Amino acid sequence: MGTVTDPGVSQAAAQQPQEMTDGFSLVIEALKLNGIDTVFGLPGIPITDLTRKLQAAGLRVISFRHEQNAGYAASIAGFMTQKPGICLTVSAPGFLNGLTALAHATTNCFPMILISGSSEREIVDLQQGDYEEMDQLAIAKPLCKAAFRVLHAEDIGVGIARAIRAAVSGRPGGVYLDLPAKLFPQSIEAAIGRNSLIKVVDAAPKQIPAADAVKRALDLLRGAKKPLIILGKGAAYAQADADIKALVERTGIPYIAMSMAKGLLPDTHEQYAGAARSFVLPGADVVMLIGARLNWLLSHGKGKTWGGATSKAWGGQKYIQVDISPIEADSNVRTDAPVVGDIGSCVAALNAGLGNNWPKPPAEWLDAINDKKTKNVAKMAETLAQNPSPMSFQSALNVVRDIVKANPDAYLVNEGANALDFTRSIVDMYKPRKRLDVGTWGIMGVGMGYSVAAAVIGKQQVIAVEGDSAFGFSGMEVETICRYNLPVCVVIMNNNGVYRGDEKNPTGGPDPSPLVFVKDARYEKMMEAFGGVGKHVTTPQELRAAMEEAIRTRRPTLVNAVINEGGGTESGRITSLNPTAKKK
Ligand code: ADP
Ligand code: TZD
Ligand code: MG
Repeated sequence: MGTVTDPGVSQAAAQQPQEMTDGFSLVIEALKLNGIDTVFGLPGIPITDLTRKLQAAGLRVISFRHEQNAGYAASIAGFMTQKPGICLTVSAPGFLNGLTALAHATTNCFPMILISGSSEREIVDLQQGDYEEMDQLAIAKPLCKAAFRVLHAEDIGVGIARAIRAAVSGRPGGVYLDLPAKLFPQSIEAAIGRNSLIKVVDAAPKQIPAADAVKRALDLLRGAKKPLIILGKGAAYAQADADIKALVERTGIPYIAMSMAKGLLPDTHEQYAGAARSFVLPGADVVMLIGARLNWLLSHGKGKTWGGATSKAWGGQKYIQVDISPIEADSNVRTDAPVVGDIGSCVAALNAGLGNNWPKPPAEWLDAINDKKTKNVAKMAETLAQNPSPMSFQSALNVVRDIVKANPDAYLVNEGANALDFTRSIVDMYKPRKRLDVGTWGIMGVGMGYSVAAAVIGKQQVIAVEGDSAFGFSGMEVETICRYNLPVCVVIMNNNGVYRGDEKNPTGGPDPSPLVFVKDARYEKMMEAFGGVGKHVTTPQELRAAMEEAIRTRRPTLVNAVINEGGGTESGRITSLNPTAKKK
């Protein structure tokens, strides 16, 4: 593109060489202008130079071994910070590798922008076989909240502003931004370029709930005999921690936390009913969901979990749903009192309406919950105190529980089946947004990407409790962890397989069962291969020593914890979704 000349300028001015800028600089300046300081990605045509220039411009560029992991890192960075996490990839295959993470971000309501370089439009659209040819925009669209393509350098500012707004406003989600190769070297006058950039004002505007909706919810809650609050990861995301604590404590209502909302209030809080979950769900009469969907993770509000007579029947609970999405209400069962708005504004409005003499829930309900809790906690303590050989999930996780208690600022990344479910129920969390896990899809593969992001963005120790199968999805990123020298301690719950390691090939043939891996695999050597610390442990004492050392030294560490290969159940705790699960 040539320079734009204004016929009105004087001869002398026209003779001055124009200061020029290009697409590279404008992308970088637009990101910086909007406070984006970190990019997760993987270089190659046509974005190699962009990664160099981003780093030269002072942004942190974290380069991964596979785009999916860079994408997961970006998605969780979005959850942690309320700023869109950025994942940068090459065209077709790199884009596709990043796409799973983009869909994951959208599903989980995490703000993220996948920026992919793309091939020549004219050639792609005529399907003439360009290098890495693919109509990326069309493919991304159904998997994200919004998708944009920028063809002209002077539109970069608008493209990035729209991407940011779409990612973080309303219900957050994934956004795709397509930047064709030809955009980057496009040259335009610097003044025009500068002027085209947009610093987004109020990217995620507050959404104040209607007064009558708040009143309807409070009236319902006030009349409840057995009220329950369920905090979800939307509540954690909202960073309205003090208001949520005030709501819980001023109402005295028992609460449970969905997996990634654990620690929003400390799990040791006296009103926390997590240890009586299967009692409070069917028992409650009014349930207030705050940033939690009534999806499969809550049995859709139906069936035995909720006291329903059949799997389709719901237990007759009344629901208050606090959510930014107006179409979430009635998604599974009737919502009696939707409160639509951002959680900060909604919870503040609810608090303002509580008044000074909010009636505490009936003692009968609270006592019954406490009874259940006490019994279940005692039962759990008994199991945790056992010291079998080989280690059980419980005896190993008892150690992790102590270590997390002693290091409440550490991030806990968690994936697997049994390795996930046992960790969620055994390891208490003490601070908000510290537990990062498989989320709405129960997806495997987030482990190392999340760990990198937590260490880079959160700047704290990371403990990643991983099933041996789960770890395999992103295991190569231990090199990334070593390369950036991140304080990540990976603990593999190694039971030699998916769910269990003792399955046999029923034919007696030479192939192993599809569910098992090489026995006694030495995963710790993967970390050693890149200069990190590897430990192979078979007792809780050794596990404790290894984790303590990792945290003391902050060195990249992989602890391969040998777990009884027969100790797990198929699908962990979600056997109900797997009707053909093999019962052991
Ligand atoms: P969980 O898996 O923990 O139950 P979900 O992902 O199912 O949580 O639900 C999160 C909910 O939170 C979504 O319905 C989303 O619309 C909502 N949400 C996310 N951010 C906000 C926010 N800032 N304010 C209000 N609601 C939000
Ligand atoms: N692929 C993806 C992307 N996500 C999935 N959830 C699965 C496959 C299916 N799956 C689970 O739901 S858990 C799991 C798989 C493969 C692994 C379980 O084995 P693990 O954990 O070693 O990680 P445990 O402790 O052995 O149960
Ligand atoms: Mg396993």
